[in-house]
Amino acid sequence: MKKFPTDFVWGAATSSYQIEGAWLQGGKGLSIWDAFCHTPGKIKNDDTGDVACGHYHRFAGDVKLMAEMGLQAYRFSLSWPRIQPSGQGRPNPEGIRFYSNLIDALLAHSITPWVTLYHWDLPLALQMEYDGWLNPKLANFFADYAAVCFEVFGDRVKNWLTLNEPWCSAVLGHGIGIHAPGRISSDEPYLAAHTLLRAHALAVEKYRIQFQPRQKGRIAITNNCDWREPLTDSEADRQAAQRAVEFFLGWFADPVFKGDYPAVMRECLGDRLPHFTDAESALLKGSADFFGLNHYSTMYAAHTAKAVNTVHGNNGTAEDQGVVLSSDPDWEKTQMEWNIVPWGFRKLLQWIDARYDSPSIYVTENGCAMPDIVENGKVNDSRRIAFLDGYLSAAHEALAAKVKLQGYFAWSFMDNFEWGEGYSKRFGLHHVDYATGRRTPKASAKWYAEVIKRNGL
Ligand code: GBH
Repeated sequence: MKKFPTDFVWGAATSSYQIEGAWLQGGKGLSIWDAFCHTPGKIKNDDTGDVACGHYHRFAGDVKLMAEMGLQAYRFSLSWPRIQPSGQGRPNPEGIRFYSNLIDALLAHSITPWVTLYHWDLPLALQMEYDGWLNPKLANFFADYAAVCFEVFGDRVKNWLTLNEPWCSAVLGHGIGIHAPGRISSDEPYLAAHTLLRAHALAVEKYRIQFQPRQKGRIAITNNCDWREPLTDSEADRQAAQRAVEFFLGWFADPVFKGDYPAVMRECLGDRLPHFTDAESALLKGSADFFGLNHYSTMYAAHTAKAVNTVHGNNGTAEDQGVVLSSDPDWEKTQMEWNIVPWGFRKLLQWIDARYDSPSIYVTENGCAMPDIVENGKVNDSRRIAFLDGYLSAAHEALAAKVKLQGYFAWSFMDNFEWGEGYSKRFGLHHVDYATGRRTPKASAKWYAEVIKRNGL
């Protein structure tokens, strides 16, 4: 039996655009994802989140399913345009009522809400009128929006995440254009990232000054990072792997924990990488009460003098890094073609522990897409169980190595809109029949319920 610490938090996660639907209901404004999905050719099968899992209407039943599996914590995100339809100004009471009811339902079932303020669904008006995250003003709009949320939900929400995976907003949204707002550029990822980081810092400042003293919650950012293992043990490849992780996670975590971008990024990018003022740097440093991490996969990294920007792996910043990525043919893959390498998770957790001075870490997403089949009303997703068992065993090894891992959220509570892949990929512990909206707990949901009950594997 692999026991986890007594106060370990067991949860599952979702995000607003991926599950809510009701895109034109309840006074909601449009987001950049509404616009992106309604642009033909952007999403597989031209799927959209218009209806998604219909969670906006079915949230009460969903919370019951969470309670049935003994979930201790549920991580979800707020749709900014449901709260502020044009991204600024007076909040929309219906949007606030929806999330307020969801929070109350969770608390009534003793499930702790973990709320992400931004999981990519930017109000479309801020994109059209201001160029979105390319405009430094967005940081102030975000902080004002965050304050609205702290004000109305902070009496009951004690665990806040500002941004989900700003790497994705920067690189997928502004580098290779496969996510909204669909921009393709080699410089814009660094500009968008800079505003995102400043936005995070300003929101945290508001929380710390105006709300945290009486609400007594905690706040952080959650970053994604896949592990990069040196292809060979040559010095050049070891440095390339280290550089790749610094370009991936250090890009966002160094400013938050150390106050500035990694030195290696400055060396590679010069003034293409924006600069923080001293005041910004001071505000950023220490702007997280814990380390939020989303982790999915691993690749090999090797040094190269002439990297080319392929879309896979380092997603258009290969040239800037001088790194070429590759896979091991022996590694099993998920339906996303992502490598299943549990030891990469352990190594990443240890890397974070070493670089950021042993922070408390919460893994706010980990999971996989598998080709699930419904048979006689059941989904026997044994490969997902094996994935979760493998990654949780690796987490357990990290704990044994004194990494301060304090919680784990499976991605995802239920099948949902998988961004560019539309509904073709299923990550859920619950199966969703999109024609009827019916939810069916998969075998993995029952397995995970046992893990939670035993607090171990
Ligand atoms: C998350 O992003 C999102 O937060 C969530 O909304 C989404 O549904 C979920 O994951 C599943 O996609 O071949 O080693 O380079 C995931 C970010 C970035 C993770 C790219 C996998 C590629 C692996 N992803 N990464 S690799």
